[in-house]
Amino acid sequence: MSTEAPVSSARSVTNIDSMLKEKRVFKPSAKFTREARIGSFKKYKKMHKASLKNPDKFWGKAAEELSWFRKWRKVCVWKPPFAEWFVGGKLNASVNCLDRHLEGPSRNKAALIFEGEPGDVVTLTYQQLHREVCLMANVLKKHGVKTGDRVMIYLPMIPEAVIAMLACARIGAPHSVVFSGFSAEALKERTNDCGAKVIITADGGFRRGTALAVKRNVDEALLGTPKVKAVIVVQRTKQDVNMAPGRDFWLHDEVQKVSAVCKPEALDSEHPLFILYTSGSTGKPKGILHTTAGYLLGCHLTTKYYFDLRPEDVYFCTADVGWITGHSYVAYGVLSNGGTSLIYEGAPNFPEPDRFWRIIDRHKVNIFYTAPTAIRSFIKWGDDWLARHDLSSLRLLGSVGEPINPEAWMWYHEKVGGKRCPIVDTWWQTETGAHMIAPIPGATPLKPGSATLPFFGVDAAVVDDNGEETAPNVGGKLVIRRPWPSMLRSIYGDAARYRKTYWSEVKGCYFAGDGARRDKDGYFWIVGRIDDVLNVAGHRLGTSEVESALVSHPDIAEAAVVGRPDELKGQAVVAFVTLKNGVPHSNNLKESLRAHVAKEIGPIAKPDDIRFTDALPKTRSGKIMRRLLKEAAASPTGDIKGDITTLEDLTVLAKLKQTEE
Ligand code: 7RM
Repeated sequence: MSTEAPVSSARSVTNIDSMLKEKRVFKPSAKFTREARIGSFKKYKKMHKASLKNPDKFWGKAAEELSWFRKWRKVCVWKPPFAEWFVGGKLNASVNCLDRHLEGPSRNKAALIFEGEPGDVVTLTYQQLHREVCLMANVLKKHGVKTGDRVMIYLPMIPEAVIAMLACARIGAPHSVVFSGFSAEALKERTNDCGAKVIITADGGFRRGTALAVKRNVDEALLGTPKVKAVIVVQRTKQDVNMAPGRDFWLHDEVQKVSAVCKPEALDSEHPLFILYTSGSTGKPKGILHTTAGYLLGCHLTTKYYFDLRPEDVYFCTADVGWITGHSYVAYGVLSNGGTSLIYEGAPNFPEPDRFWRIIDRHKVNIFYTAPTAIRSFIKWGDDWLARHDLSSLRLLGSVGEPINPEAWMWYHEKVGGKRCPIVDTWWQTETGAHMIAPIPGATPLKPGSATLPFFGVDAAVVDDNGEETAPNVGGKLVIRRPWPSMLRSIYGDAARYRKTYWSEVKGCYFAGDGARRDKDGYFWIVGRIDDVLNVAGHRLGTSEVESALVSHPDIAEAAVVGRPDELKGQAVVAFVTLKNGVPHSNNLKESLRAHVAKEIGPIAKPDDIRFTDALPKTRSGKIMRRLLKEAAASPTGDIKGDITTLEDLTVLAKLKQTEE
């Protein structure tokens, strides 16, 4: 989640003390390197250097990999903080993701493999997906959607979610996807903010064996969305739903009435492709605006280099389309490369905690991209669930969403990847559109817990409050010092907020809100959100280092660390920890955890207060909501049982509020 850029020195971050030392290094395997697109670390460094020396040359050459109706005149026009990329060019994202793969044998290749929670499987070839997209695009046109009109997408993880995005892209109608687990209120607010007049939704979706009432939420939202004229409804669960005559239309009826031919619009490079809402800790959600050419190029190129995607690969990303990861790395990046994207509708532990391993085995998945929060759940559920399945098809693993704790990295590497798969830890944001810092598989030596080095053309740095680069291992603000093609263009309808939030804290730089340090090799280590940095007796500690130390204890599955105001030390360290299955709570364990943190980091980081909990409050994409934990930590505490209750309440509260993705 991104947060508002704060203004004051209260946020001064100079000298975040870094004490956790991770020494393990994993060189790429000879086999991977032999076949890789970038076959050595030296080559990566050379290419990165050249890309920064002449970014227009690098991006201009890269953009030739996309299909254009008309070539651009100028690669980049930068009027800080506003950028335009590939000025004068015309293209269409759906053509890049579909039509251009219809010419050769890839026409009959799987574009999408869908597995529903009940176990049903649907495969759509490029040709079939193209047809579905054209049909849906014509349905939108029939309901009055014109180029530039916004369309809401509120769908579970079913093929129609991808079809709907591409249908919008085809006719130049910017889409705004809202996670189908979000409330009616959240949908209403976003719909009104972007002024959409059509919503694409479904009757429901399957989650943990029951049918979610998706359409019912839409009905509720529609009580307060005066601009919405039509609702297109996908039939997924066949549950009873209310269909308002003249407003609600079944997709399967509508497609009968339109042609399967839909000429793509030739759109300007800077034509808005989508608006994706992300909420800060304060204020209303921000509509992050992405445009066509630069965004698509960012997704295309990073998918190719970071996932080493090959035509024969089955690629499985577990993210929902309601998250940026579902836009860039379920849909646009994979399809523009002509890849096969596998999507799964339901919960990872339905009917049992081995569902992902079952899917990998069943579909012979080669590339698997998931989040640390999921990895920590797998660890908690136990290794036996993996042992039942053949995971030998996997050749590359990805991680996204949070810093991956070194211990979780090691488990992922050994238990899921069988020690043969590179782990591509990708640091990026809704705002950056595409990966920014990550290792090139086969080239970059890996260090567990580090996202390693920046992508081509990305000028990332760690700076202090004066904008000066910090010394090795000294923490500071993670900034990007020049524009890049897939960067957000603005906050929808609020350019002033865009400027203030992202471009005002560090002069001339995009500030991401994250704290980081670089080690002696220049590797980036994200130490957590700047707002969450702890200040203990004058030492500034990143949350992720203390959490990683806790997670490296054999009994711990997950940990969240927050500060609590303390008269003596400034802040006391409060740790909320989840234990592995079967481990009992005890005071002895608390003592052993304190000793463990003292050994791993130093006595200064020893938690003053440890609270056991069965679950942590999280955002929709699995990020721990430390803000809520801070409130819990600051309130007067009772016994441990009381704390657990409070936390469970908080989890519910977080769900009810639905304020974060
Ligand atoms: C892709 C996504 C963005 C925030 C970002 C970070 C955190 C994401 C990593 C990470 C450490 C990573 N978009 N984050 N990836 N931190 N290592 N590999 O998550 O807009 O939803 O969130 O997520 O704090 O600023 S997001």
